[in-house]
Amino acid sequence: MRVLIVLTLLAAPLTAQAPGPPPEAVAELPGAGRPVAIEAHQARRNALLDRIGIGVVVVRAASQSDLERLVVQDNDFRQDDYFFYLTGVETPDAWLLLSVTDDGARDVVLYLPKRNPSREQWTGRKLGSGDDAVRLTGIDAVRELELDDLGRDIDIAVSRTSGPLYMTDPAREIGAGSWQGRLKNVVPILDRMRLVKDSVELAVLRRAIYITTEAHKAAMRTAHPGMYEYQLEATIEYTFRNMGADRVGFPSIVGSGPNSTVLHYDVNRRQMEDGDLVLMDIGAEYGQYTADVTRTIPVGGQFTARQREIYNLVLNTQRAALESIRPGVTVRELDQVARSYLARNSGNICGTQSCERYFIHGLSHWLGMRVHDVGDYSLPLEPGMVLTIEPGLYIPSEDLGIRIEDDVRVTEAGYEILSIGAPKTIEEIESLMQSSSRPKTGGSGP
Ligand SMILES: [Mn+2]
Repeated sequence: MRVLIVLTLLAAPLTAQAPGPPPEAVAELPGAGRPVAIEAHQARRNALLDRIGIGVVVVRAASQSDLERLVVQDNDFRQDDYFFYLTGVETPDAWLLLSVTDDGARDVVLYLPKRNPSREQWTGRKLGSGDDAVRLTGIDAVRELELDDLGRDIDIAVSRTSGPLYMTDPAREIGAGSWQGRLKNVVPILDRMRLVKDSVELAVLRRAIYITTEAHKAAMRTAHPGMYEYQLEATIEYTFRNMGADRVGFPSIVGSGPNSTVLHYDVNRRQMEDGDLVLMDIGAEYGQYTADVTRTIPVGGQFTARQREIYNLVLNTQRAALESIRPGVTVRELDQVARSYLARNSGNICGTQSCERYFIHGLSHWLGMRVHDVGDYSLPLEPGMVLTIEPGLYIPSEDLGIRIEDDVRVTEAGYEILSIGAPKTIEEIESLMQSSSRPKTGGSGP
């Protein structure tokens, strides 16, 4: 059963450099999840209502998965992103109703399922409607969910506005009320909002990213010839959980030697050899937000001359792209900067042609609640957007793949690298690997 904890995190944004230990302490309300950043969520709901002008919005929470039927290994509940974005509430099967009448009156109602003590003995305590829920969520109207009542409330809300009825997933919603002809999808509006992170989102993202950079350091301190990829994966994911991450944001990619050239390799079963590179593309998820940071390191602690040559080309390509980040630039333009850098600076590293032909994926994606977060890639960058910058070169004939990926926040003046804590230059990586007490050989195989 989940123990409820209050974080000072939300009050005091953390820096990537020194967030310290998870500031989790005071037990509050069992079953509610982490404390809600009340003002930030109110601001998001108001921003949504500003955008729709008039109308009604209905947002539904995720449902608990069925452990027997649907979930083979882990029944870990994860809230629906849109519901979480607007409420911060981790309760399953809840609903949120927002409305603005034609004369501008706003109303917000949260519906929480009736608590079921005998089921809670199996699945843990849930947040029920009542004064506690009002205090915890900052929503004044919290009602016990009855689907018939919700349908009636939607009818009433719709009758008070000439605007549309927006839903996150119109196809699966309840009943067939008088509103059917006025249904619209609210997802494009919410996706546009989620693209620019507020201060609470940034604080949570910083924590996810900090945990991830610490995991990279732990991996660098333990990687050695003879070790299996899954053992490095275990070091990484141990660090995630040990530092309070909720789960992985995506399956950890730990690809050595030939596997470093496979972009989404996540089998992680190969025994690593001296002379191999190992590419680690990993991301802890914390508070519903995920990091996504890649480092590529020499298993033996020292890059070969050939590896150094390619590594520095990738690193300098990343620098060129990073230095082009500023408000107004598009992701496509950054991608072009990286490609033309490669075209101009490959020399004869990749033979007579440019190394660009080995850069086989895009440079960037949005980052947030999803590792490939929602949002339109044609939009120019704005302060508060968070994206990855991840050039890579993959040469299968040499069993050589190198990707370097950082998480970056767009600022007024340019950019901030949020994943600065993970060693990145050859000197930084070799120095950390060689100063640690890594075993020289051996791994406890399968
Ligand atoms: Mn990525």
